[in-house]
Amino acid sequence: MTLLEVLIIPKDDAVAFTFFTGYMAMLAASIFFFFERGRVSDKWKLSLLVSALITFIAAVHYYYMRDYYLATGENPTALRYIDWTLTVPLMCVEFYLLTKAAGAKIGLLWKLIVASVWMLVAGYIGEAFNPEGGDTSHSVLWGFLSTIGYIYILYTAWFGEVAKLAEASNNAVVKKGVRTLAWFVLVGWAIYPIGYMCMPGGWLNTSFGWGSENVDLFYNIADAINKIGFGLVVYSIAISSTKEEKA
Ligand SMILES: *C/C=C(C)/C=C/C=C(C)/C=C/C1=C(C)CCCC1(C)C
Repeated sequence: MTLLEVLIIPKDDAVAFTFFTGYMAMLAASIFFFFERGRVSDKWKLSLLVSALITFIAAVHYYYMRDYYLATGENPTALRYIDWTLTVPLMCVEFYLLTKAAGAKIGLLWKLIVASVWMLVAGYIGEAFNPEGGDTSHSVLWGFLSTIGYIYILYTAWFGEVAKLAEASNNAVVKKGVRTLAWFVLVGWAIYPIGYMCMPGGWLNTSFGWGSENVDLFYNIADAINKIGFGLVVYSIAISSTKEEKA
């Protein structure tokens, strides 16, 4: 494989397109969040730094994933899960930082991190060790185990500790912001299992004939929505609160 071959993007390859746009969007978002830190009051600076780190870590992984994909035509499963194992816990940190003023304890952060690592390790086993030849029991079992972690986070964001703390914060901006992030977890994060089911032997793969390249297509779209969108919600909470504090 020469370097030149690696750089050719086939004109009908939507997955390659999303890898390249995803990379650039993540990088641009990181620069944006990092510089905008200067515009928010001190107590919001850490939240914005975390937003910038999430998109920056993703940008570095996309840099490698797009080349991997172009060179091999395969899903960069390992890089994908390494990225998520770093960025999803950081998204849990965002929830923690938002509810900290209302009394969130560090235990809440650990519970969310354990649930997300559970979700991702199970997903990785389901995906990376999916046997060839259409035996679906492996990916179904690990997909199910992974979903338990997902549901725990979903529950915590909508009805559990995070939701209760946001409610108790008496801060309309934080309440609305946490609710918006909970919507991201419900709708944006639900795109990932759809991608997972496009794996060879997966339900969407066998029932609708959706090829395994769609795994990456869904993951790339979901990453852009969730990582950049999540960051923008945190950013808008920070900007609104800074304005209120000054008034
Ligand atoms: C920035 C990356 C994010 C927000 C990744 C989120 C990933 C998920 C919510 C993955 C969930 C999965 C299931 C619920 C079941 C099937 C396996 C997974 C890992 C795709």
